[in-house]
Amino acid sequence: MLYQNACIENAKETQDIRVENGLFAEIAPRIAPRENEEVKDLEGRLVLPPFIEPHVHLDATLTAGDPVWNMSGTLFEGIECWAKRKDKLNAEDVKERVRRAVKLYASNGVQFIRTHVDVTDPSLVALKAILDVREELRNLADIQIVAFPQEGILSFPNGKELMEEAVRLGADAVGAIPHFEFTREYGVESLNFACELAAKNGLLMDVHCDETDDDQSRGLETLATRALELGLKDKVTASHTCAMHSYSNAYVLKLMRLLKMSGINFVANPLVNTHLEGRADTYPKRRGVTRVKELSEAGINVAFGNDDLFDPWYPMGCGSMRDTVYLGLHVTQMMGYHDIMNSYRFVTENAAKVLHLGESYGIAEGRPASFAVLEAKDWYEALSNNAPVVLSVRKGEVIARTQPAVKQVLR
Ligand code: 17E
Ligand code: FE2
Repeated sequence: MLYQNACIENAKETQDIRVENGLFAEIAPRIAPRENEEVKDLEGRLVLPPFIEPHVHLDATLTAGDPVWNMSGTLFEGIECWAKRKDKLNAEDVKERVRRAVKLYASNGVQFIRTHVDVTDPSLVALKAILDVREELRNLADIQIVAFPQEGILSFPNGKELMEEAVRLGADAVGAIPHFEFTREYGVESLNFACELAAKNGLLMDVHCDETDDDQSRGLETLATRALELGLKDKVTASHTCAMHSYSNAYVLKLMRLLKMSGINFVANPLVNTHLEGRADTYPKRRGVTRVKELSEAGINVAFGNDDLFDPWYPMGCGSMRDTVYLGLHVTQMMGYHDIMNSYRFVTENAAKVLHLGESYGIAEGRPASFAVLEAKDWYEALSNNAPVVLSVRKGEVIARTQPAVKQVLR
């Protein structure tokens, strides 16, 4: 199969792409079709590596309003609403919602998903269901699972044992939620426990870290220190880190040295944290999104996630990575031309580093032929116009296709 005239990652000159046996066999400015080879002319459309959702909660997906709506819009009311829904979970309910969510993602060119799964549930029903359904969905997406202790490790009955059981069952990554633990000391102990659990089992880590406007929330310094001391480096991801928005500049100046030394990744969730944070503020209201610009300028890897898809924390979402990038650029004031052009990396290669996809990801000869074709000439136009993903190709197979809308102005 030969795809002609692809604008790969904003390149000035188009390339042809030959796909064979599910791999990128050849990428060159002009490739002569072989006899009987199927040819598709992409006519200069943008081709990107598949989008990656590096942070979502698939166990809770598509449950907004069931049984109650989050009326205050706070993280904490979200956790209460979810606790009520958690009581009603069963395996088929979880699987059915995850299937729908993954198909929504697939329709938008997303082929890799990291999901947090709440393990503060003695039955671990959601974890078991998602471990199961991810096999069924592997033709659509690779799903990575984080054992996520929504109600705390030290502050929930048998929290440590539940985390250990989740790892035994097959979680890929270890989570924590230090800012939700009853005390600062529990927060520190939960991070020590989680880092050691990850190190012992050779797993990745992704911590819900300081998702609060409280400028005294200092989980991040503990996480980065333990990551440094245990040599975990970029196996570790700090998600949210909203408190960093509110830290004093003097403290951030000191913290940055440690963050750079530690080599950890960050995931910001601009849509959801602009919605959940600042809720105790009157005016001015803080934005609550971590310091993406400064982290990026320091050479630290930052990805963007959606966090939620129609659930107790966020009442919207369509399974596209575009809106989180779009809002993310506004709220972090990263609206220079090059910032805009490069911003697809927040949901492609930067997220690939978070998930440790290595050489199984990216548009290069010899790698799996997985990519998204957008109805735009470059990422600037795609982002600004909310261009659809017209083709999503996974290991050489077309797994989703969208017909762009035809708009006519009649006067
Ligand atoms: N749970 C949590 O602690 N924080 C979030 N942003 C979501 C769930 C979505
Ligand atoms: Fe989250």
